[in-house]
Amino acid sequence: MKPVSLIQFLIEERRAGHINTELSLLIEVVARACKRIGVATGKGALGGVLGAAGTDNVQGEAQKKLDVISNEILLEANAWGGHLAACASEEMEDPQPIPDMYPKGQHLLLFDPLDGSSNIDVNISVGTIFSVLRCPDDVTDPKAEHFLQAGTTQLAAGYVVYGPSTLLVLTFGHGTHEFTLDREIGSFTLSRRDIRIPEQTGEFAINMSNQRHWEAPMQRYIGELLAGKDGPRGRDFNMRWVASMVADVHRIVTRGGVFFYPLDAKIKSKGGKLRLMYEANPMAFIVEQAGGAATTGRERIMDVQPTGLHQRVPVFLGSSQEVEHATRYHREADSAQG
Ligand code: AFP
Repeated sequence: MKPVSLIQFLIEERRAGHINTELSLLIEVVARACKRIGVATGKGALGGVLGAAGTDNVQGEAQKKLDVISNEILLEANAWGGHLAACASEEMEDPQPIPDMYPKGQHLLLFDPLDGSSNIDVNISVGTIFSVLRCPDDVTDPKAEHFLQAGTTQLAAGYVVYGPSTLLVLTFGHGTHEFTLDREIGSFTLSRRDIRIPEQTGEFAINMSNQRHWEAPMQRYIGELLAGKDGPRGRDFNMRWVASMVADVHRIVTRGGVFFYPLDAKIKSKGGKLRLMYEANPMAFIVEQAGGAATTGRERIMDVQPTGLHQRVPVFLGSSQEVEHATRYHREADSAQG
């Protein structure tokens, strides 16, 4: 079969009525920006891009040089094309308006420019996550409140993994598809169409060092997985934790599995660890479109009505039967408490 480039795929999606020309351009621009981030990431120590930037982001987290570089690449690439009304990023407190000298479009773009950035200095896969929303019709100067739309309203979501290969995984709500960057010709090429995540799995991902801080239903669920063949589940489970959400999710999108970043006593006041608008929602959309499930442990992630641009939520996602099993334990514990 002849290889299908991202551009060709976008044209087909337009013809099928799944996206309009502006959204197609948006995805092309984001993909091009991510190629540049991949090049910067790949240079490593030789590019002088490793290490701390010496600044903190809006969440009070120390920024890496590549966090700052990746954010700038995405902002610059998306400023002038006329496809966006505004951007919002993990690295910036407020949305970035489109400069007055450029035309404005109908879309809002949210991104985590470099997820897993604490892994950069040790040469482990990192990534970019993005989500696309429609700008409300009557709004010409979008503010944070205009981004606060539930995940179910996303028009597109994707992530790029900068790993042994550079991969783009994308959904417009008509399946989840994977593109591999052909480095020789510089083009993202369709490598898997309509990805399906198996409903069942024997593999889970969680940061076990937080175990003592988890809520009781999480302790129960993971305790049963760890008990293996001798426990109530009657089988052994395997564990993986990359600590780059993109890499952990990509493993699940490739061979199944389940990912948890649950609530724990240390992060309870923040609502969770991962950010709803540019981590949990886009990943939930991608995973659901591949037949998986994504909840906060209590409700479907994409049904959460956002209250803040940088809001955090617990995240359970991946193979549907395990997500449902862990979610059921939380709901049962909640109803037992009344
Ligand atoms: P950084 O971008 O600060 O490295 O955070 C990555 C992340 O948000 C997500 O990609 C990981 O799944 C999670 O944090 C890792 O968290 P732990 O530090 O608890 O392992």
